[in-house]
Amino acid sequence: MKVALITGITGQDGSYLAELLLEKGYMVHGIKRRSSLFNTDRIDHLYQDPHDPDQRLKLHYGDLTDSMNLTRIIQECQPDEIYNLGAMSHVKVSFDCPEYVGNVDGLGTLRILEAVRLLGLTKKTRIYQASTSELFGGLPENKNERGFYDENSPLYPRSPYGVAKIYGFWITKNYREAYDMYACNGLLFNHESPRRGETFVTRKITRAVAKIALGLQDKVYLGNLEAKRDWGHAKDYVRMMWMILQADKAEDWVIATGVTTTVRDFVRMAFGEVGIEVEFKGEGVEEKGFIKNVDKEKYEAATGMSVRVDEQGEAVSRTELPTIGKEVLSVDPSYFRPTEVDLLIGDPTKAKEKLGWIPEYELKDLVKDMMKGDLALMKKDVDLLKAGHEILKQAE
Ligand code: NDP
Ligand code: GDR
Repeated sequence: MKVALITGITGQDGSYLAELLLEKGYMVHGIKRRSSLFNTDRIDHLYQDPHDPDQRLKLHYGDLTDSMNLTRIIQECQPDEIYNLGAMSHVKVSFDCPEYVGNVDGLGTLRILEAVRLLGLTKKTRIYQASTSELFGGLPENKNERGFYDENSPLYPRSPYGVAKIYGFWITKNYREAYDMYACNGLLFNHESPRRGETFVTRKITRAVAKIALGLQDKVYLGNLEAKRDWGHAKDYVRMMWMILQADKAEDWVIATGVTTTVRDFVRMAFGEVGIEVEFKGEGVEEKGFIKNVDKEKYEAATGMSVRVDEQGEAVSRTELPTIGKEVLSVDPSYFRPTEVDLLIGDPTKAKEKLGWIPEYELKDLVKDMMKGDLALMKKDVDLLKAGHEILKQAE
């Protein structure tokens, strides 16, 4: 049985990757951080009793800042494959804690590579490093002749996160060359899912749109609506992580859809899923979004808020449609970044041609999947409210 170790198993990608590897028959070890509350929501459905002799998912307490802990875990697991997905992964937050990000996202990668080397596992263990399109920095002059970023594009990170990840990228490449290790960087462009962290822009939007449609929230505040991203589905991207480690030769790979979309258009698409057409007015920090039209049939189907009348002829559920002209979005400059990556678009040709990667999701399918997830989640809040419970607000 093949053995895999996943750092960041409790995150979006870690959870999908663990599912995939378990399906493929792997023994999966994961590193989780000690937290004062349970932090395993995304993998609780995979939980296996440690007393079960056939247990194939085992979690270890650990942290990428602790080399002794990492070395011990790797020694215990003797993994065939390590997927280093653990990171402080929020670009905006990295401006608030740059030193910590350098330690976890940069040096954390070195700790994994060095542990494998010191334990004499260089010929056994293959390593996947979660690198990122943030390394390209979105500079227009660095695109290839076809207008995309690819494996040969120059790197120019624009955040403490990007700078820490560029260390991870180069140290992975260096260990591959210096010690002949099978270590690869996956330069993955943005990928999202219903399990995406709530403060990344796509999830923030789909959560807010679901709440607005269900009458739980009035509006959403966002930052730069002009930013363009190449958004794929996390399920397609974790499949690629696995494929990268099965290739004959250790290399670095760009994974992307090749399509780029503005944050504003993502907002339009998300509202579209509940039958609401949004109109944007104003510019820059003055820009706002208003309800222009509502498709009654689509709205009622999505929210389940159709008119129901009881035997006395009284409506028993919400009947009114969202008000045309109502403000549902404002720009809040506090979400702007000190340095922004304006546009990302990746060229996945190498991965498609050499590894036969075929993504299953287009952006419209991704938005649908995320809206479906958040509508289901928020409907539970509606039920809680109806039962007299309070719904607390969380910072985004
Ligand atoms: P998430 O933020 O959802 O997950 C990050 C994971 O890392 C969590 O399990 C988190 O644990 C763990 N982690 C954070 N700090 C530490 C630490 N000090 N020690 C050990 N583990 C830690 O990220 P994603 O799943 O979206 O991304 C996975 C990886 O891919 C990350 O490295 C990210 O930077 C990179 N990436 C992501 C892209 C994307 O679009 N999603 C694109 C390109 C790269 P906890 O749950 O306790 O917080
Ligand atoms: P990103 O993702 O920085 O690309 O990093 P994020 O979703 O945070 O931002 C994408 C773009 O949206 C703009 N934006 C906002 N972003 C957030 N978070 N909140 C807002 O309110 C908001 N309004 C506009 C941002 O300015 C940005 O331009 C993600 C992470 O998963 C990284 O770990 C990964 O490496 C890269 O993708 C590829």
